[in-house]
Amino acid sequence: MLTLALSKGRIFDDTLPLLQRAGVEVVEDPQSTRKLILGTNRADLRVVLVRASDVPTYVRYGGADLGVAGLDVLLEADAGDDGDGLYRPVDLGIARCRLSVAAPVGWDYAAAVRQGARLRVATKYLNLAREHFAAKGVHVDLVKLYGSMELAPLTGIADAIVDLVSTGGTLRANGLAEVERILDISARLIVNQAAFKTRAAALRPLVAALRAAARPSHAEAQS
Ligand code: PRT
Ligand code: MG
Repeated sequence: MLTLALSKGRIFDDTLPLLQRAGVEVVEDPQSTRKLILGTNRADLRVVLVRASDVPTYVRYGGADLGVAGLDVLLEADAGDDGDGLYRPVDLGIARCRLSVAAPVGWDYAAAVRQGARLRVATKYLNLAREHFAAKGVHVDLVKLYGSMELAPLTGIADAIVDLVSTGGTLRANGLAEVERILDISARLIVNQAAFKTRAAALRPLVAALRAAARPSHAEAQS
């Protein structure tokens, strides 16, 4: 039995068409069941539903053989370390967004940086934010939040935020603007390194099928 770890929401929704192109149908809808283990049309493959930030943990410890996780989650979890028990063989090109610095409309972020001001920045991406501002030589006090980062500048607990942006609608709705792009993000297929060897006969064809399924979306993105 192979186990694939997904998170509910955009990762599940965007992975489903890739699975279908690889011949895999998930037989239950996560919106209408409370089950955390979902069957598929293949007797040897099941899906487990976990929090987005827990996907690498399940795959690293072998609770799942493979999984789909955003590059933001992967980089934040291991802060750039590759020797962590995970292969990342495929950029699936889904759940695209970017990690950016955002600040209130009308506040001059660039000027504050030029003047060497010490900035207070709210984020759930402490490691990625620390690396970004250190590389720029900007002094920051980071405030860890778990969600609704947009609220931090509006309530005065931070000057700026580091968060994911896709359409920009959430920032606009809250009087914020993107002032710096840090990193382009997409979801990656990750595979447990030991399983990739010990269960190669089952895993390799699935990884190859998902790689092939992901290609059309890359071609679209490039055209
Ligand atoms: O929601 P939960 O706390 O359970 O976990 P999560 O937020 O980590 O999971 P989820 O499902 O929201 O995100 C899973 C992955 O999707 C992330 O790790 C990213 O790799 C990817 N992704 C792609 C995004 C977005 N686009 C995105 N827009 N994740 C979050 N957002 C949020 C963003 O944080 C902001 O609040 O959407 C809002 C901005 O969207 P726009 O379109 O208004 O700009
Ligand atoms: Mg979310």
